[in-house]
Amino acid sequence: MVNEKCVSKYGKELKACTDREIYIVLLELVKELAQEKVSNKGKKKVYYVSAEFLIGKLLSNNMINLGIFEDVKRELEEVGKNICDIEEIEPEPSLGNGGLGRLAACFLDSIASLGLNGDGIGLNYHLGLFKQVFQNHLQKETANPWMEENGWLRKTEVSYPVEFGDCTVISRMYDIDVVGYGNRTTKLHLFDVETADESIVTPGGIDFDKKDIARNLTLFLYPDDSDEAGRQLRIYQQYFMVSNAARLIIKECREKGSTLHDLPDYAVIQINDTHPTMIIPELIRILTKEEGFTMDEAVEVVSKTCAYTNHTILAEALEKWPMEYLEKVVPAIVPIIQELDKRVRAKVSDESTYIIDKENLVHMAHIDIHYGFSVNGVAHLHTEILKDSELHNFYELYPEKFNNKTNGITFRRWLLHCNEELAVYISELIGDGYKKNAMELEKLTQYLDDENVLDRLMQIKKNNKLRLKQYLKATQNVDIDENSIYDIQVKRLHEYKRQQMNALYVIYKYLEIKKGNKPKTPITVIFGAKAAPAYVIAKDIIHLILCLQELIQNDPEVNPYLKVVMVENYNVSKAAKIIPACDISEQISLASKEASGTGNMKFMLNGALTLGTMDGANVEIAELVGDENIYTFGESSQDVINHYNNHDYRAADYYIEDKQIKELVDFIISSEIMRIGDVTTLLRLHTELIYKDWFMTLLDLKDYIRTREQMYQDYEDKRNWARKSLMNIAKAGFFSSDRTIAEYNEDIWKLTE
Ligand code: 26Q
Repeated sequence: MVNEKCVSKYGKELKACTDREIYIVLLELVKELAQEKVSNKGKKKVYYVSAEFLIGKLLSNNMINLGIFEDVKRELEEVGKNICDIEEIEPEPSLGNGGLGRLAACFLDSIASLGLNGDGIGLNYHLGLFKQVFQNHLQKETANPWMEENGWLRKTEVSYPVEFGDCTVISRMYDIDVVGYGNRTTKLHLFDVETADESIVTPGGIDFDKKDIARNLTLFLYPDDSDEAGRQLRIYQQYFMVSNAARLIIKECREKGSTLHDLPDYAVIQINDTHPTMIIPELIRILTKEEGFTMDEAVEVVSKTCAYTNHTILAEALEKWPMEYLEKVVPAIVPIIQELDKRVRAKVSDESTYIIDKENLVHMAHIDIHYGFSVNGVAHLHTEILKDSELHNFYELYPEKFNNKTNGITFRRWLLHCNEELAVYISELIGDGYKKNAMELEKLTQYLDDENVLDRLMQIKKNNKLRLKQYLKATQNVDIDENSIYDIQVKRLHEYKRQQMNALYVIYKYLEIKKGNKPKTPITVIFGAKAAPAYVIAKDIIHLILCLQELIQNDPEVNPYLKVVMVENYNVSKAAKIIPACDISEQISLASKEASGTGNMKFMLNGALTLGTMDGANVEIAELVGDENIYTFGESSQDVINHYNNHDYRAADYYIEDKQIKELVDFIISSEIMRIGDVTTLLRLHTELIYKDWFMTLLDLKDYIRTREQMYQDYEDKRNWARKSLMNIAKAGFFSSDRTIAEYNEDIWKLTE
């Protein structure tokens, strides 16, 4: 199959082609096959509108979903080529920050795999988020160009003018085929401006003229929003996205025979967090200004079409835009927003639910909740917190709108592709059915006491650990010991995720080893995390981790027993290499703060044991696997919420009253660390932990250390550990995004056909 293509394209046999030539041949082959499966049947369609789609590399996944991966791999092997080398050629787009963007990508896979009628709509950021490099123990950001002449993007005929307050730009839609597993192909529509100009970015950095909208609009995802021009650019991007989305949706519905008065029979728009919220006033604007609707009619039709997903309860992430910004950037929808606010005020007395507040800030989530028909959280606990506290006043107004959809992950990428050896072995044990029906993984519980199975499971883990070792050697020139425990925390860097608590544990272990208390099995602590460019404390935490990495590396008394590795530029492809090798999955957010988490699910599916707080989906993991197969610690979400309400958490009390805590925190500014790192940075972090510590690191530190020690002790009983690992795999079926998407369809989208 591949050989023929090589001959016709390059006039030479597969074995004579370079890896890049093979990559291009495979890309074309997959695009052709995917195209054959495009089908747009069905009256009603879901449009998943999102500012982020963290799709990762697509080649191997698409081949798996098309059912040709094995054959292609074999054909390459026969002539001495390795599919892994071909994978390395493909650039990885960074069209997302983290969880929310990756969730959107998993959802597209499941929509296609379930054969549902649904497309994604987003933006084509030429340089993505940013690429992280480490220099002098600090994060530095550089551009991540990923578009190539031969790539997945397909230019379309679709193009619209988009009017802002001070300029008009012309859009162009590009499509990426989304290949479902053994099913149909749907589309990811990415809008772009043809005037985008990568040359305005400073070489080696991510700075550019924030005011030059026509040139900069689609260069980066969420440019630095620490200044006014950056925040306004974000509004330009959001409106550009939803204005195009609205035009496309209206066009497609009309083509299927909609009068637009029956829009909810043809379209459902899932609004991924508040980033696409302006689609509500924009649709109302188009219907009233161009389609002859009365305001009442437009509001009713749009309200029955739009549904909103909330992904966070962190106050600082809930978008509120100053009205002056909207007046400058998107004046056309300002009167609509004012009208929507007026209608709320006429109907509701509770001021906390108004769209425009006393400071003239526009609360985007409030638009979604009043003028959408569904509001969902992303894990059971998260939805309960929304109903009970964060959005309680809205819940009282519209109890029927609130529902939970616990997140999920696509097992094609996060098991079949990233851990082929485990997937093949599972098939040997229980057949292939689990690939389509993930709940069949439960059949693995029959092997919980089968020593052969447990031994084989440990062998597979060992092989994955060896592969990660080789990868880290090749990419970062670090050596890790495959016989050590791999204890891993990979996710965006944020104070609430508490990487700093993990770092304090590393300090604890370092000092213990110095005192002569050596661990039985060596420990490798792996971090991977990008910090937002303007998030000072997050960058300080990266600095501390990089300093610890160096300190331990250079200490011959400690380095046989403890190792810290911070993986540079953590992204989807690195996740796929790291997760299958993990023994201990760190999910240690401050309870109530992590809406769901999805990394936790990926680790569980690959046989890691969770060390976590009772937060987000960890709670559901704990329920599924039972207490003996997960390690939980820390105060409950309710206790934490009480601390905030009572203002009774003071980090300084913990620091002063507990000698051990003081010793660990003070090590941040010890001479050992100060010699390696930057004094100002380390002092700032030290002060922050004692006098602020908004996310209560010191609250749970002791319990965390205790639980982590217990885990290392339990690891020594290898068989029993393997049994726990098998239990985690067996119970992971619930977290398939196929289940999540089936629930969205059942309760919210109700796609017929
Ligand atoms: C907002 C305003 C200004 C600039 C940026 C933002 C912004 C950007 C990105 C706010 C939020 C995000 C991303 C949020 C996110 O990734 N949330 C995660 O969503 C996952 C999927 O539901 C959950 O599993 C995680 O718990 C949640 O943190």
